[in-house]
Amino acid sequence: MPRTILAMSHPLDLAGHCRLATGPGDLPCIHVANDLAAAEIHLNGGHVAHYQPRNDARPVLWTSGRSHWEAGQPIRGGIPVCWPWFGDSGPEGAPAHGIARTARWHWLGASALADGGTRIELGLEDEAGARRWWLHPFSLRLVLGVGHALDVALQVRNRAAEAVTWTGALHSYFAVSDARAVRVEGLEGCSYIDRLDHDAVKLQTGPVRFRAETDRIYRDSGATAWIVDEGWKRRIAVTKRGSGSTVVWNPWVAKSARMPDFGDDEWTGMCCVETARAGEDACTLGPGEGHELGVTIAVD
Ligand code: TA6
Repeated sequence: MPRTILAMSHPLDLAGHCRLATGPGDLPCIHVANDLAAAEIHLNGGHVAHYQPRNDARPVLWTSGRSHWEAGQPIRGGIPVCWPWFGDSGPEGAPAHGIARTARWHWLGASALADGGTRIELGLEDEAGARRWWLHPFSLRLVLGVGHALDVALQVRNRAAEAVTWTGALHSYFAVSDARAVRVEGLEGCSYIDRLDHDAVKLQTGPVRFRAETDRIYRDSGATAWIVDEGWKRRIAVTKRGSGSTVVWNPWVAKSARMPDFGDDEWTGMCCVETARAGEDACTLGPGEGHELGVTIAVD
């Protein structure tokens, strides 16, 4: 597939839908603004840093005021693309959450959708930086739909001559009024791995509430989870596809203080509900096979 690398000097203006811009840290990003929503997508990491429907007074995604904005550094917040491993399950000494979220993705194009939304496509191939940690040829596509909802599809293609097994996540950070006042519904009855209790397997009864640092991999979780925010009187639906696990995380006080790119008091304003292939939910692709890990995020 020919790669179209958009030169920085040619702001792309797709019928007023989107343009190439310079974001924080002078990083190249794509500003999307259509009649339905606005979004900011960074080539660094293929990272959706902002999404806000026109009819919502607040952003849907949370981003830290302390985030790094440097090429090759993960952005704290938005939707990090974690691939080809989740967490610290990669090779010894490799970066957490894989190589994709710190790689420079390239622009493949944009188009206007029939409903007035905007479709954006980015790509990442196995390049020198990736081969340092991941020796299997691959190609990734990130296809975004920015409209009444935000749709994110990570399309993985195994270009290796051998089968490859990967884990990962669309590690979505959501903006909430107060993590202590929200609940996550839709995971009732699911078993989960408690990452903070020696990976003990537990059962979720009732909605998930945040009362302390929370770091769980829910297994066989259903298609949709809802973040019910009484403070802002909104409910965010997180509907996934191609994923058999959901990660729920809030760092709470101590972990927030340990992260240099996370404000000490920011933990109250966010929670993560991540669309994952994590833990036992790894994905194995034969030579030439592909898989789509996708999520649709919508404010009810
Ligand atoms: O998804 C939850 C988690 O794996 C937590 O354990 C925490 O490490 C979080 O991801 C953020 O990871 P990062 O490498 O971005 O600091």
